Amino acid sequence: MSKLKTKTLHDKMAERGLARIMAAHSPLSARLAEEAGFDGLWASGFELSALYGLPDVSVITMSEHLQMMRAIAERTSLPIVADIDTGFGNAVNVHYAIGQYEAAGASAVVIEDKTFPKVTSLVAGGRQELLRIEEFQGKLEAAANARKDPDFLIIARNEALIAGLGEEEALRRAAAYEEAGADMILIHSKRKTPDEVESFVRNWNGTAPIVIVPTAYPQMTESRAKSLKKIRMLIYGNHGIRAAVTAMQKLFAQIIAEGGIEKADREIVSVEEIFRLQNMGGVKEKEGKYLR
Ligand code: SPV
Ligand code: MG
Repeated sequence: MSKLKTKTLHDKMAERGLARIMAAHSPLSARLAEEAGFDGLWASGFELSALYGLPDVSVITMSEHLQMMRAIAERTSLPIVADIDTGFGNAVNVHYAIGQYEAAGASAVVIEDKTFPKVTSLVAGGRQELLRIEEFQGKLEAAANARKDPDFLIIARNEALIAGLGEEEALRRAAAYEEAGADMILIHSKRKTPDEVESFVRNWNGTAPIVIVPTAYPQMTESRAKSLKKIRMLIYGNHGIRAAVTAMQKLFAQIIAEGGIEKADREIVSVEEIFRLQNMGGVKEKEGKYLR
C-alpha cells in the first residue's frame, strides 16, 4: 500500500506539475483533505503540537508523531509527507527514524537543517540556529541510505532564509544538500510577500525540485508557483488546525452568548455527517451479517 502511495506522489507531481499537500493533525482532518481533493497530506509537527496545546519546539516526541502518522495512514489513501523536524537527534537517529516512518506508511520525509531542539520557524524573533553543512549532509546521507523504497522521498528543508542568513547562503546550502542525496529542497521563508522565495527559485540552478510552504506569503497561488517552473510541491502547512480553531472559537462563543444550542445547532454539520465520516454504515452492515 505505501509503495502505491509513494508512486502516487511522484505521479501527481509529474501529471499536475505541482502536488498540493494539506496539513493533517488527525485521521479525521486527513479524510476531509482527501475528500476535498488534495494530492497528499503533511503530517505537520506544528499542527500536532497545537493539537496538544503545546509549542512546536521539539516537545512532541518521535513516538507521539509516529503514532498519529500511523493512525492517519490507516484512514486515508493519500500519500503522506512526514515532518520529522530535525530528525530527533543526530544522523544515527535519522537513520533509525527513516525505517520507522517508511514502515508507518509515509511516502516522504522532510528533515530540517536546524539544531535540536528546534524553534518553530514562523514565530517573530525565534531562536534559529542552523547545523554545520557537513553535519546536515551526514543526516541526509543516512536518510538516503536507510530507505528501502528508492522512490521514498528525502526532502531537505533549508532554513537559511528563516535564520536571516540570506540568499547566497541558502543557495550554497541547497547545492550541498542536493550533493548529499536530497531528492527535493524545501525552501522556507517568513517574509510576508513571495519575493524572497521567488528570487531563490529563479537563482537555483541545481536539479532538485523545490518545495514551498507559503503560510507567511499567501499571495503565492498554485498558478504563481507553477509559473516559476522549478516548484513541484506546495504544502498548506497549518490550515486545517486554523480552520478548526476559527470554527470552534466562533461556535463556543455563540453558545455562551445565546445560552443554548438552538441556533448554533443549525450552523454546524449534523451528527449524521459525523456518522458518515466514522463509517457507521459499516457497523450496521457487520451487525446484519454477524450478530445472531
Ligand atoms: C509544520 O507545519 O510543522 C511546519 C511548517 O514545519 S512551519 O510551521 O511553517 O514551520
Ligand atoms: Mg514542522
